[in-house]
Amino acid sequence: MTTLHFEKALLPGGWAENVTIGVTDDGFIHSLETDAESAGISFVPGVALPGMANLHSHAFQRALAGLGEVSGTATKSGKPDSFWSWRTVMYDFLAALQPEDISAIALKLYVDMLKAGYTTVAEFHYLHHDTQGNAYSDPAEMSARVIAAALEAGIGITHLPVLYSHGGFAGKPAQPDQRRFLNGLDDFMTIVTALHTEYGAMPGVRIGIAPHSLRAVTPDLLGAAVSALNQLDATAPIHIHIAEQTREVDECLAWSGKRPVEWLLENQSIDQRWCLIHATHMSDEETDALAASKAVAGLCPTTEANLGDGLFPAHRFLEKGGVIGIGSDSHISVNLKEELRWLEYGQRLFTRQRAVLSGGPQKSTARRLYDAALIGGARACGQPIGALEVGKRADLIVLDCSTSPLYGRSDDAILDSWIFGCDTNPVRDVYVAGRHIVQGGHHGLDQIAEKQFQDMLKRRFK
Ligand code: NGQ
Ligand code: ZN
Repeated sequence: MTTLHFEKALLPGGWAENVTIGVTDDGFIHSLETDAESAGISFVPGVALPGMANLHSHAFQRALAGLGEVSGTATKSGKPDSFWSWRTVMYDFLAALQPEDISAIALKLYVDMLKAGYTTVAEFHYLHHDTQGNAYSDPAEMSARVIAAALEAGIGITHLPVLYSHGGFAGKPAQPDQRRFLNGLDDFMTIVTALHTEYGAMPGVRIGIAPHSLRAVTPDLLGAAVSALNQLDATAPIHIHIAEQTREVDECLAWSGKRPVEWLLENQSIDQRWCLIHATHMSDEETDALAASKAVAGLCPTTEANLGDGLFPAHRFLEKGGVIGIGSDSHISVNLKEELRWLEYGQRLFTRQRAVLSGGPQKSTARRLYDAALIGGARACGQPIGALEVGKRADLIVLDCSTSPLYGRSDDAILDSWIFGCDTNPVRDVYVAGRHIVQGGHHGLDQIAEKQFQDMLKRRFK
């Protein structure tokens, strides 16, 4: 057992001073004492917070960050740049990616996530097949690469193999540039079952599934995939992209007479094992019903801004008791401060008010959002994380408060000053399952991960 002593920590009941945390050899919090003596215990200066889950990642897209910002790169038709033209740029890039490229990108990304304060990632993984669209000799090859990168970096992972069978509503055939994603139910379940067998009992790993979107699966296929998953693990997480773009809403209405979130709520038992990614475009009725379902709304504010998605109705959703978490999705930014900041700033720009998501008078905005994203992130990942309490995994981050703008701040003002007032990264130490993975802002694999990432860039952007 290891024992750590912190000057200050954020516990489920609020801020506490002189906190001693006992961690079992397998990485779980076993004892927790406040106002404790630090004598003889390894003392960690700074403020400890629960590590954050990043509930939505497409790892390979990190290599593209900043390369979708030139007008007309994909459209060349005079049409405005859009989510759909960005998607073409993204598809062009992934067409040539090899397994070793995925390893290099994921390792670098996960090292960077840890340094940003993310201690678990939910990887929504759809790049299954080789460049021709044929299964690798191990059909789970690409998933195994991603999970291996997470284990090497030391981040917890909820791996979500993606079911992708169609190119649009009503079973529209997929396009040639989607060939690397495609599986029928049997081939998909071969991947899921193999991963479940290999990693199902591994500490820090959970296997769920992700039907890509209502565009990519038919109702029958969706139902069959959920039933098949239940045979393996009836509580495993299920994630799905939904209602990110108004075009999807229009196409769903044309197909079914229902809006996407409305359709999903009526046709599946949506509960806390589900995570609806984006859920940007909802009517008030959908917003209230999704909040009541206890499913997580997986918000990715920097990607949603970057792709021109629209604004999630965050104020209403939270007031109705909805559960949210954050993800960095396309990884245009790998910075949890930016996700929480832009979640609030979107609302401010829209309502022309301030502290919109604070939850009431005299409440701190950053504290509300940090707490909310911890709960939703843990739920979406289906792992024992998200709080510094006995029985949870010892995943925590330590903020350096020895310099401005965090210096001298107390309690919630520390979080507000980090999320809204900090231009540098104050995350100094990161522990995952009690292992001290980021020390003084450095990860042991920083150099190796950067070198492998640069080699990948040389291969792919000659
Ligand atoms: C994805 N990304 O699967 O990577 C999607 C774009 C789609 C985001 N939705 C493709 N942000 O939705 O068809
Ligand atoms: Zn996504």
